[in-house]
Amino acid sequence: MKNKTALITGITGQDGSYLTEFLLKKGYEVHGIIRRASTFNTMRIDHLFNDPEIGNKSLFLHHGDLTDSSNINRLIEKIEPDEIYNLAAQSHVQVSFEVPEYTAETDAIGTLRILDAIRKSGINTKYYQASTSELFGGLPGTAPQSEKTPFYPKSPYGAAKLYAYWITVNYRESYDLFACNGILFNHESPRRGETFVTRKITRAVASIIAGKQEKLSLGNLDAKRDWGFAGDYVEGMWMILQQEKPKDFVLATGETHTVREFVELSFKEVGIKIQWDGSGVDEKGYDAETGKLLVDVNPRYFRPAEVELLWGDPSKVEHEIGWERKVSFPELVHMMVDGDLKLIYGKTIEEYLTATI
Ligand code: NDP
Ligand code: GDR
Repeated sequence: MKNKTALITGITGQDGSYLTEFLLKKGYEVHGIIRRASTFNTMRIDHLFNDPEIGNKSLFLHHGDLTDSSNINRLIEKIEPDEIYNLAAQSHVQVSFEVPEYTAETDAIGTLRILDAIRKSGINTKYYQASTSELFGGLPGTAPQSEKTPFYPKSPYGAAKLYAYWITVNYRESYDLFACNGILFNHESPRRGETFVTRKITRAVASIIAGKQEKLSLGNLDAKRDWGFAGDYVEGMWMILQQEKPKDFVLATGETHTVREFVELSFKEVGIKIQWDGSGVDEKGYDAETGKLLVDVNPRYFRPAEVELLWGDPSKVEHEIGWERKVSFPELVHMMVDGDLKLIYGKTIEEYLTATI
């Protein structure tokens, strides 16, 4: 029997790299769309592409862009994938306020371009849309958020993803496509982009230990997020497409934590207790033992509109599909601090703590 074929947009991103590993292990032939960039942008998948058993045997990369329908049409017709995972996006919420039109072009109209290419090609494929908890906007009184919670996006990113969500539902209902939305709450990993808050924190902890950074400057310390591990979530994406009928599912851990808690736990991993003092923009975090300033608040990281509370309810996916997260919140923090300490300081947490005793 022929191996299944998957086409992944956003293959160079955090989720794209984990999904590629997951699908290759399942025996898929994987095709990914990459953007031409002036510097290398395939770091997260180089270990796969450069593996002689994988690169150009079961993993193929094609240049393309979601803002250009010609390449999307051509690739879908040529590859005839069994499954398409649309993970490509301008995915940074704060940046979307600065480039709202480009965000809409990629995240909203880019989704339409793929769905319409599938419709026109007439091929029988399953489509996964990377929808997001940002659709909910964290309105007071709506948590925990589930598939039934009303949407109220609070950024150009959220608004673009709202269009993408509904056009996916619309093409499913209008043209009988097997098209599904995974409404995923925040998921992180050592491969997370460096400007998302979790990775910014864990990199800063490692850089401070290595003497390469003085302190960590953040925005809203009280925002709450439902943070899981990306590796768990890509399995959920695949499981959604293996169902008999196309449906939309929330993937979340069912727990929520503040940015402040993430900071505290990250420093705790390297033996530092944070002592908070002051409030609002004047709040500061000190090393409780030495009194050294380690964290402050910089209003440049505040957003024109903020999503204060995201807390997901994964009951539907747990009951109907049997997906649940495996990595806990403390395990996630440990994994990320460990990853950055190795990267920046050359030691694991254990090696570092042993050396400092
Ligand atoms: P990343 O930002 O790590 O990756 C985004 C990917 O999209 C990169 O491969 C990037 O390419 C590619 N891309 C960006 N713009 C374009 C474009 N115009 N044409 C083609 N490719 C493009 O995101 P994640 O892996 O974290 O997220 C994957 C998807 O899931 C995104 O759609 C995101 O919005 C969504 N999502 C993510 C969540 C999370 O917590 N991680 C939660 C819910 C939804 P390049 O490397 O060249 O920049
Ligand atoms: P988010 O992730 O906006 O939830 O979008 P991000 O990590 O950027 O922000 C989470 C929360 O932390 C607060 N925050 C800061 N954020 C950043 N980036 N930098 C800071 O210095 C900082 N200080 C505080 C933010 O205000 C926010 O409340 C992510 C992306 O992956 C989206 O693509 C995805 O759809 C959603 O998660 C679910």
